[in-house]
Amino acid sequence: MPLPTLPGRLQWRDETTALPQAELRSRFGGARLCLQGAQVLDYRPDGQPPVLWLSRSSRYQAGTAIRGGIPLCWPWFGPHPETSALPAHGFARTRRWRPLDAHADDDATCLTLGLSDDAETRALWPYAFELRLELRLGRQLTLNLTTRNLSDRPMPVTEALHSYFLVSDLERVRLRGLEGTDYWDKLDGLRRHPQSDALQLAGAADRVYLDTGAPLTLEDPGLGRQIRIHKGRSRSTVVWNPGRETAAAMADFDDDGYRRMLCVETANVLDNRVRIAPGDSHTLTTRIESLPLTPAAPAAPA
Ligand code: TA6
Repeated sequence: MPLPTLPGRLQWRDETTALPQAELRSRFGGARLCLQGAQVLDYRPDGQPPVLWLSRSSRYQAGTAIRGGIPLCWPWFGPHPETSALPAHGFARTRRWRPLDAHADDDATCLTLGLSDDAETRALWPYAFELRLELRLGRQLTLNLTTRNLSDRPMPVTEALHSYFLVSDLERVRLRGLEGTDYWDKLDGLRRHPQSDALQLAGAADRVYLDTGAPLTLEDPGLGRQIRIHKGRSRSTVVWNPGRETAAAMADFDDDGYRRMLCVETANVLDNRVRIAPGDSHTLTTRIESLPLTPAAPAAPA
């Protein structure tokens, strides 16, 4: 299918390069997505600052992951479990996807992209599959990532919609919805810790929260907004910020960028990995909504 266009709703830029980007519009706002990795790079409800953080130092090179937006980690999350030479976070984020469908109505503009196995993917991961990303840009931004197992044996998948959110100041934002759960801390030898209150960070964090399906709210008083993250068939949440030193050591990360971003990832990782039976499919969903931050009600007098 050639790159599909919809007048006033969907057009392409950099079409002749290795990294064509779809520009989508609906009556609620705009979004931009790169064909490499089916990676959303920008989501901007009208009249608001960007919802997603995108590094100014990102490299735009075929085969290299772009730093920011929503990379897709699939079919494994993080380092490959057995072979460290294989690419981190799998191969879906660095391959070129193909458009499958585009349509629009009064409420939304939708684009669907696909990726299938070929000799290169089978050399990295020995399964036949069909992967599909449906993007719906309406009052909210919805992403559905569907994996279909076309192999004759069960397919183990770990996955994440590795969303980088733009924040006014890392130390001033709060993430609600994980209270009462436990996290496995990658910065502390994957030890388990309880999360008793709303999450607030002062620097680096790399945490996996297992068995967390509830919606999350990222409150940002500096930008006067709250980002609601609704998760579908996602049992894990990953929270990541590289902190000052790691960010400075990453060539594609703006040096001060770590203060302006927080990754809150809709995921299935570690013990929440999914096993898809032959012929079956699994859909991971994230729905992102940006709303004004309503001030907390004043505490009642004692
Ligand atoms: O989601 C957190 C994480 O897995 C971190 O461990 C960190 O390395 C990050 O993703 C970025 O990974 P990348 O391969 O994009 O540099």
